[in-house]
Parts: sequence; structure tokens; C-alpha cells
Amino acid sequence: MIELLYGAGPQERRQDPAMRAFRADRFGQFVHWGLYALPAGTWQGRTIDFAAEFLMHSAGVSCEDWAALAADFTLDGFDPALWARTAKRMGARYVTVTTKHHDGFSLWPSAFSDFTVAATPSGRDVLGEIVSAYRAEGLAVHLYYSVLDWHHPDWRYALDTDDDRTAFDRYLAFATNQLVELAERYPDVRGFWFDGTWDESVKAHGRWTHEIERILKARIPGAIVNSRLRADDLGARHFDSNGALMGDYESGYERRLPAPWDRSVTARDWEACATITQATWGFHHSAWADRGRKTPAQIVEQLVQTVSLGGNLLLNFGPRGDGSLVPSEAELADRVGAWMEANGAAVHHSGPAEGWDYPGWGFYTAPMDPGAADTGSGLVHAIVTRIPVSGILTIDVPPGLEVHKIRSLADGTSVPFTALDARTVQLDSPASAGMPLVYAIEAGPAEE
Ligand code: FHN
Repeated sequence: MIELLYGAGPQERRQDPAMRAFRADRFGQFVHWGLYALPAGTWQGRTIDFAAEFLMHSAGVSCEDWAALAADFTLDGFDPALWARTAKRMGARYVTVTTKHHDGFSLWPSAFSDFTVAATPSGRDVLGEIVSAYRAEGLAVHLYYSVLDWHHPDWRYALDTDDDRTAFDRYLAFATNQLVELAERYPDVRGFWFDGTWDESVKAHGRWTHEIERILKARIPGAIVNSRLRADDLGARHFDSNGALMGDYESGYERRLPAPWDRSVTARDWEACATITQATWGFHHSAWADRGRKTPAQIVEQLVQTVSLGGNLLLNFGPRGDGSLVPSEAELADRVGAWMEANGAAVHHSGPAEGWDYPGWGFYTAPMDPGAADTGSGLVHAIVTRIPVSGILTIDVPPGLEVHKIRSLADGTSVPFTALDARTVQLDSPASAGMPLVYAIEAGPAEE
């Protein structure tokens, strides 16, 4: 056991109301919005097929030229109430919104920077409007904050000299000021989502990552913080040098999920984030970005795979430069929402179905005991995402249980099935309806 001053805290899962709510929500909306949405992947006629929010870096744009974009941040299509209604209709229960991405532009009028919405034509507190709109719809809000900052003169990737160390200390004081400012301006947010913490400079400051987590939790009791923030004394990230999780939940899964059969992840809280596009978080106008846009069925499949393994899914939206939603993303939200309206009981307040092994044709989830992280009851949801070509769906029932009844979750109709033996049930697999189909399985102790 390595002695650590800034390693993980207590390893029991948090059971306070905020954390229980976060865990039960299961589905969140991620929003990446900032100046990068204006050029949307093209700089001076050159389109770069890479994440739009990286354009400043990938096109080698100077801080000065990039800052000039603020003059065009006119909010002509910005309707945060519509964003919030769209997220709610989709079935998201919380939003995580970028307050400052790697380009350093603050979406709130920060007293600690000149590079903020205060320097845009409207001068409006865009972040405040977003927070209020989502709260009004009953969604919880988490604030994304990039520690990496291409704009700030004191940012350093590595600390090679004394000057670097002095500058970076100033940078961390600035970041602390901004984060405390966020907590004080928007005290009803539920958590902070850190990013841009992978450079050597941050990894050498495990103490700062430890302290800022405590500072934020002192300002907002119950605040939830992701594991990306944290480094320990030795620079280990997410998990400390003894292998213990830092932060309240693991946030390392990005554009990927644990394997469907990997039950090891159910031992902790975790959240995966996903793009609708293949690889850009901010709005990118090119065909490259549109290629591989996920369908509603693919999104639902990712969502139920996540829930079946005890995680949350944060699905990203990248509004356009004027603040309007990308029409195909709004439409996708509605289609996922229509599915969630009928089948959301298999997602919200749900988690892994103990004892029900990954079946290959889809996923099992089970209603979560609201007071606990684990699950377990007589009800299991079978979500069919891959219809077997055999036309037969085989359900392997855990030892000691038997299936009493199967019904369609969406319309309640009873589904006939055949018990082949004590632990195997078969039914005719559904015809594809384009979207995953959910069976509610009522099971109970097998009679001797
Ligand atoms: O570089 C960023 C990226 O732009 C985006 O914000 C994602 C979201 O998880 N995080 C970083 C890459 O890990």
C-alpha cells in the first residue's frame, strides 16, 4: 500500500440524495458550445476534418484571431428553453454544459478573464440562461470545465523551468478563482465535470486536484465531481496509485463502452460520454462530421448497454454558432424520446440485472432499489437490440428463478413463451420495428 496524501477518499459508494439521483437518472445530455461553433471546422477557407472544438489548435490560429470570433457570437438562434425542452423530451434527466473549453472562452461573464461572453455583442450571461432553462424543466445541471487552456498566458503543458512552475501556479490560482466563481454564481448545479487534465503540468499537481474538489464541495454540499479531475501525489489519474477510484464516479469511457459482459464495472459508479457524430463534440459543418452520425436505435443500444452495466450515458449535442440546435440532432432527440416515453422504465432508476448474463441479442436491466447502488427484484427488462436470424429468442434464467410472465413494456400485451427446461425459456423473436423492443419479464423463485 503506497502512502498518499492526495489519493482516493472513502471507497463506499455515496448514498446521499444528490448521488442517488445522479445514479438513477442514467441518461444525460452533454452540450459543447462555444466560439468554435462559429467557424465549425473551417478556418480561412480550409476545412479540417477533425473535432471542431480543436480548430484553434489544429489550424494554428493565434489567440488574437480566435478571440475576434467573439464579435460574431450574436446568439441569433439561441433558445435555451428549447434546448432544455428537447433534452427533457429525449428522456435526459440532466445536462452537462461546457462553461469553458480548451480555447479558454468563458460562457459566463467571469471577473477573472477578459475572454468571456461579456466581450460579445449581447454581453449576456449565456451560461446563467442555460442553467435557469434546464432547472426550470426539472433537469439537474453539471458544469464542464477544461483545465487545459490555450488562451491563458500562464497555462503550461509541462513544468520544465522555475518560470514554468511560477506561471502554472498563477494559472491554477486563476482556475480556482473561476471555479469558485461558478459555484457561487450557480449554486443549484449538481456537479462539476472536469476535462483537459491529462498534461504533465496538471498531473504534477495532485494536491490542487484534491483541494479544488474539496473547495467545490464546501461551496456546494453534495456536489458530484468526475474522476477526470483527479491526479494523486504520483500523477496517477482517475484511480490512485493503489487502484482506488478518485472523484465520485469514473468518467474515463469516452466514445466507447465497457464490453457488454464486463461486470467488473458494476462495482462502482461510472458515466460514459458519447458523440452523435463520429468524432466531433462541437458543431462541425462538413460531410466528414455527418458521416457516421448514429441513428436513434444505435443511441438507444448504447444507452441500454450502459445501464445494464450500472453506468450513465452522457449524449453530446453541438449546437450551431448562432445557438440553434442542429436539426438532425433535434430530430434524433425526439426519436429517442419517443422510445423513452414507452420504454424509459428500463432505463431510469434501473441498473444491472443481477444473475442475468449478457444474452448476445441485447441487454437486461432491472429496477434499482432507490436506496442502494445495486439492483434486484422480480422484474427484469430484456431489451432486444439484435434480433437473432433464427427467429428465436432464448432466455437463460438464473439458477433458482423461473419466469412467470412476459409482457411488452411499451403496450403491456402478454408475450407467449415456452419453458424448455428449468432454466431456458424461448419465444418468437420480434420483427424489427427499427427500434429496440423491451420485454418486461416477471420472474420469481422456482418451485421445488
Ligand atoms: O478534448 C476534449 C474533447 O473536445 C471533448 O470535450 C471531450 C469530451 O469528453 N473531452 C476531451 C477529450 O477527452
